Amino acid sequence: MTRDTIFRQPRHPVPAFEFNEEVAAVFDDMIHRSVPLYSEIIRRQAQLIRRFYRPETRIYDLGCSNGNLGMAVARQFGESLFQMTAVDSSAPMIDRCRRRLSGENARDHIRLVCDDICNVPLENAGIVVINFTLQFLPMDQRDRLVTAVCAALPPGGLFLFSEKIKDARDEVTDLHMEFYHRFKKENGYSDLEISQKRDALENVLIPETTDDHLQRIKRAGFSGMDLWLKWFSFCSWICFK
Ligand code: GEK
Repeated sequence: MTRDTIFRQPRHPVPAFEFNEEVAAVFDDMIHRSVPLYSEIIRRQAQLIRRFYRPETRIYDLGCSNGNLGMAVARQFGESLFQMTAVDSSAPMIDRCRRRLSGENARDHIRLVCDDICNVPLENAGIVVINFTLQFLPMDQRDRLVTAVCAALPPGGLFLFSEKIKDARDEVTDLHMEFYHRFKKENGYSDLEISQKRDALENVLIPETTDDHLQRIKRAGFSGMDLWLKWFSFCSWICFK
């Protein structure tokens, strides 16, 4: 795993965050040190997918980055058949994903698509996953995409998603930020790295409240949802059509 040192040196001005070659090269280290319980989220989602997968349907991972979920799903299925489409608009991420999968027998089951997740038809979808990616879309696209996900799923189909959230109460948001800062420091990021990354993500990652997500899920037509994991500002949900 290549160490993420992108924001170690002072940058003037701090450039807006992009999923470019520089980020793709250190992505695994970055996500593990920046998303609390990341491995737990991926492992449990892969188990949920295995538990609810219906043969002949397709799993979609929208915003797949370098393919950690695909790798975990492949491990869960072992020799059993599954079909998955993993989508990301960053060519360096998809290239890395392709290289990682090339050594696994999962490569035959996972189709990689380099495109905007809003453009990809969700054909024969049984389970759709969007981890930490809705937060990068313009608001109107979030509504349209979640509605399209629900429409594409059969009754009983599953939508799993994770997001960084904000709280409607400023003091709770402040508490979340304080403990997130603490988490990143414990993982070896300096105060400068933490503050420059925060500046880079300003106006790029736009978080919403858990209630915003609940309302969108209801509007889209899902019959139920459960917030199965929450760590301060990091949330993972399971939604049933
Ligand atoms: C994981 N889910 O490891 N269309 C396609 N891809 C996009 C778009 C878009 N409109 N916007 C952003 N991305 C992964 C982690 S990372 C989250 C997801 C993070 C892609 C972007 O290129 C990046 O790879 C991913 O979404 C977000 O569980 O780094 O905070």
